[in-house]
Amino acid sequence: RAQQGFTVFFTGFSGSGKSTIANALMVKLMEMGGRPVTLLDGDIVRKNLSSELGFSKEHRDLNIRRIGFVASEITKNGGIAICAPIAPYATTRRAVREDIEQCGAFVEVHVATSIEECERRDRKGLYKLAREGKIKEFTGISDPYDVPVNPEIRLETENVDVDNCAHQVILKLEQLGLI
Ligand code: GGZ
Repeated sequence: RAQQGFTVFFTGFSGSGKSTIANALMVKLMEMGGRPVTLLDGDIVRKNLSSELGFSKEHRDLNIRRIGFVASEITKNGGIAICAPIAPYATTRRAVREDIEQCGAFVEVHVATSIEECERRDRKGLYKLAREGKIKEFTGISDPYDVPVNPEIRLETENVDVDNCAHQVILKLEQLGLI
């Protein structure tokens, strides 16, 4: 029997490491072969699927619902979808989970890098701009983030490298019988 499709849904602050870990996971899954893997990264989705949207609650929700819709279509067809948006609202993450669980598995991964650490790294200089008020509604600084209560995986990234984080996701997928 063909294996069921699934979605790995990363959530966490800007600069938490979501994209980097998601990419490493994609490479590992592709190396296993056999099944198509689609990465729906936050900034790539924003450049293409959601280019007209801003960062109000309504727009973030719409962005996440679009990502969820694409992921559910992939999951329905037996594929693997990896999503990596901030997805700050628990109710919206829950709604996406419920959609996807109709047709496959949903694995939520909280990339739990603290806001202090993300701001300290400030890889793109966005936290500085947010502090200066030059970017409004910035998640963790001037906009909310609901910490996931029961994610399938919580990744502590501060003393763990990217490869190890991606490996933890692989182990969980094996445990769940998804790969
Ligand atoms: C949060 C923002 C904002 C505001 C621009 N708040 O590090 P990045 O740059 O590449 O990731 C962030 C990205 C967040 O987009 P998402 O689609 O993941 O967000 S959501 O799930 O809430 O829809 C950041 C950049 O966009 N960015 N302004 N105000 N992040």
